Amino acid sequence: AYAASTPTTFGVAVLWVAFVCMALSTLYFISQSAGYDIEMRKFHYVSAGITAIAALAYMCMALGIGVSADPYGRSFYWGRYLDWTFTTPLLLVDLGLLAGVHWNELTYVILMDVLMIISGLVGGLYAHEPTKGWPLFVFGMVVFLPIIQSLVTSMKDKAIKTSPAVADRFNQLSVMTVVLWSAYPVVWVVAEGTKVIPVDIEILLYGVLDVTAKCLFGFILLANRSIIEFATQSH
Ligand code: RET
Repeated sequence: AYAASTPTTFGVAVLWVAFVCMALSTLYFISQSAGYDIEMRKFHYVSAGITAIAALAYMCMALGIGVSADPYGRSFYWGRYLDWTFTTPLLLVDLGLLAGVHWNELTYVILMDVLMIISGLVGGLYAHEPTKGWPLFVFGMVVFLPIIQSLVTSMKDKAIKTSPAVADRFNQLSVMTVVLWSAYPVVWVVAEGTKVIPVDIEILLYGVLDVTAKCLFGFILLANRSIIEFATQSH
């Protein structure tokens, strides 16, 4: 077995803190939607859906649900992959709606995204068998590339054609997305992949990334009324 292979009180506390962040963000996003006409609420509803799914996932993980022991006794939180399977596509929906991309493009990046998460899940389940775990991780990295490519090329070009304010906000959120999302495979390598960091540190790193990529992302997206109005009217 590895050192510190199960969460301590600290790790469980971090899971509860993340749950509270997700739950409060959900309530805030929903309350903000009240100030808008129904057809302008899509960003609020998508963003609240993202944090609500994560709140459920974090509550489960804090309660010891959605986690199992690998053959060496190290905790493997497969529940977070269930969360990511739904929330990462929804984050791409938020970005796609903001830029006004064609649904063909959104479907394509979402498909790559789901493949990325599933390969990380299966790779994590088999990480103790390197000849199975690493090929799956590499597959996940390969399908991650077209997602980044779309964000920095065609989606960006589409956003630029709408308005300078929408383009600025899209650039801010897409850069944030590319940087934060790129950190996940790094954590995966040191946590699930090689198990060199304690489970508590894994919980902390994924927790900080999740709260930033979902809550802060939503706050920035919903912060400016004119951007939401423009992104609704122009496409
Ligand atoms: C894995 C391993 C396989 C290769 C890659 C990964 C990327 C995961 C990402 C997760 C993002 C999660 C978010 C969650 C909530 O906000 C699956 C770790 C590339 C990008 C943004």
